[in-house]
Amino acid sequence: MVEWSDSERNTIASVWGKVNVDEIGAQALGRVLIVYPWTQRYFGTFGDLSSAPAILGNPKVAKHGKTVLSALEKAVKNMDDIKGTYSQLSLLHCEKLNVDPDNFRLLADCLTIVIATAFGAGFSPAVQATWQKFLSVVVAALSSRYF
Ligand code: HNI
Repeated sequence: MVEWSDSERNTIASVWGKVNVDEIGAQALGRVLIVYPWTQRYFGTFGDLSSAPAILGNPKVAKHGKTVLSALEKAVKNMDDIKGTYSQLSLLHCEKLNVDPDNFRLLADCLTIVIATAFGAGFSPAVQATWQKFLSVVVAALSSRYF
């Protein structure tokens, strides 16, 4: 069971309040597909993923990035039961989508980089540490039904 201090809860709420789900979602998923090209194999129906500009301009990547980030909001709103919140989603990624769970960590890291770039000095090391704690719990929860 993960414990959250009031300060950590405030930090996560504050970071989330500044996240533009459309933009950050598209950039984070786009970055995963560019930096870790093997992840493209899960998105065979998404059309042109042949170059970084193609990925960043691909409307299906943008739409799915928004879907992923919108799902992240559920964790922000249910910080005391992130595992339960993602139970079905974990099962879906495992049994139906067959996504290797290592990829959750890659997406989480890309998301942190994109947020750090967007926020600049506002994303201090202390804020980043709390944000990464939060994403670690999200990654563990999404991986929880694999085992
Ligand atoms: Ni993921 C579908 C949430 C990481 C590959 N994913 C979804 C859906 C949600 C979602 C929500 C839609 C489910 C539905 O249709 O009911 N995915 C999340 C979250 C994370 C994540 C919250 C991590 C923070 N997904 C990943 C990663 C990959 C991934 C890292 C692969 C690299 N996801 C998929 C694929 C689909 C998907 C593939 C189906 C897409 C489609 O529309 O065909």
